[in-house]
Amino acid sequence: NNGITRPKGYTVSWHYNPEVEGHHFGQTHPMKPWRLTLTKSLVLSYGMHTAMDSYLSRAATKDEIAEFHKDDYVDFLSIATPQNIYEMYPELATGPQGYSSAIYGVGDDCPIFDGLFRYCSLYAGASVDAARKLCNKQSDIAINWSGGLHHAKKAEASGFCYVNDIVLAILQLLRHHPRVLYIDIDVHHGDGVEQAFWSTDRVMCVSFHKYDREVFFPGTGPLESTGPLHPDNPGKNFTINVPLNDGIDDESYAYLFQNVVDPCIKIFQPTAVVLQCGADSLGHDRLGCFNLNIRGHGQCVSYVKGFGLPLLVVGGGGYTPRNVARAWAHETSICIGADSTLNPELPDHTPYRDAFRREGFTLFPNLSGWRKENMNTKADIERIIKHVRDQLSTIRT
Ligand code: ZL4
Ligand code: CA
Ligand code: ZN
Repeated sequence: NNGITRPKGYTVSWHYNPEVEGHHFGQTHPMKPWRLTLTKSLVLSYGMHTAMDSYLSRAATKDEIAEFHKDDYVDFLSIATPQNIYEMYPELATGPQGYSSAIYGVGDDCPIFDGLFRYCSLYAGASVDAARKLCNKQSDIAINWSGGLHHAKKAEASGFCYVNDIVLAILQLLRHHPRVLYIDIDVHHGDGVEQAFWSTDRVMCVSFHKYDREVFFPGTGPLESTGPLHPDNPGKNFTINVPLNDGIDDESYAYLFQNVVDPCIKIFQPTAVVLQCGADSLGHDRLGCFNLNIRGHGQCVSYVKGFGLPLLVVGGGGYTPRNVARAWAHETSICIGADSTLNPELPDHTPYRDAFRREGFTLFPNLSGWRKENMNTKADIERIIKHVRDQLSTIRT
């Protein structure tokens, strides 16, 4: 197994159902469930599955999904098909491209495709299963690369997300854990999770993202957006937003990440952590604009793992599938403590090996020094760190 052994003293579980891979958002839609096929291909060919408990995840039930989502929205998702959608909602046909987003957020970003509800139930079921394994202490680190769909709202699909598996998983964790820390390194703002826990002091949401209110989706998440304004609201100051400019590199990201996450853990004292590892913050991403390398992205996982708290690791965005697979395979190796053992050369027998030809058959191609130069100054970074420190100094646990 390339010298890969089970981690000593802790258990890692991998929650996945390959049935998610077969779903398609549409020809040119950037979200490609196939990236999960590639990820699995690397995890298996490196032999990393032998170091984890692997679970074939089941589909979440409608009742489980309705723990967060509105019943009529869940019903809608469960019956909508590409064939009946225009019959049910003729007004959708009048939208500019195909259909307008007036109904439950459906549109170009969130199309109704074949098997949509099955797809949603599967990725959500995996996150709920993973959270349960952490709750009953059968697992210390639980991984669901098919989850991390952070934009979905109570009754609205948004940004390629229909069911918010992260919210469902956190609700599960809150049954056993007094405080949950949510960290989001996807290049987009984790608005759906933030909104769901906006008014509670039991969940702290921390999102790092590109922020440009006018042009970059979803346009929310400025530094000043820290929770409800009213002093009596328990959620006040329990939301942390880290807005960034284009081109941030590994070094400044790691420095910023550590200087934000460390005080959050010291002051909030979470009893469980959820880490959303959206891989669209890598350089060369089709939708992203950062300059992170696989190692820079993975450093966030290593750092969070270092606190030794029960950890749920989920995927998220990532639109250059081969690099998504590299990042999540590397991060799987970090979870099982095998990152220093792994050969950076991809195994010869990797299925779909040809997908990795472009940058060479390595786990760590150079993804920095791309189109974007780093538009985040040292002063920007220090200002964010100070803002977060000041904000945290107002809360007590
Ligand atoms: C596409 O080619 O910024 C969807 C979406 C579909 C196929 C054919 C339709 C062509 C890029 C994106 C028209 C597409 C118009 N197709 C899309 C304001 C927008 C309205 C919709 O990583 N148009 C919306 C969402 C973002 C917007 C990002 C990130 C998810 C996550 C977690 C979600 N939406 C402008 C765009 C294409 C498409 C090509 C697209 N959509 C790029 N960015 C968006 O955080 C998983
Ligand atoms: Ca983010
Ligand atoms: Zn994203």
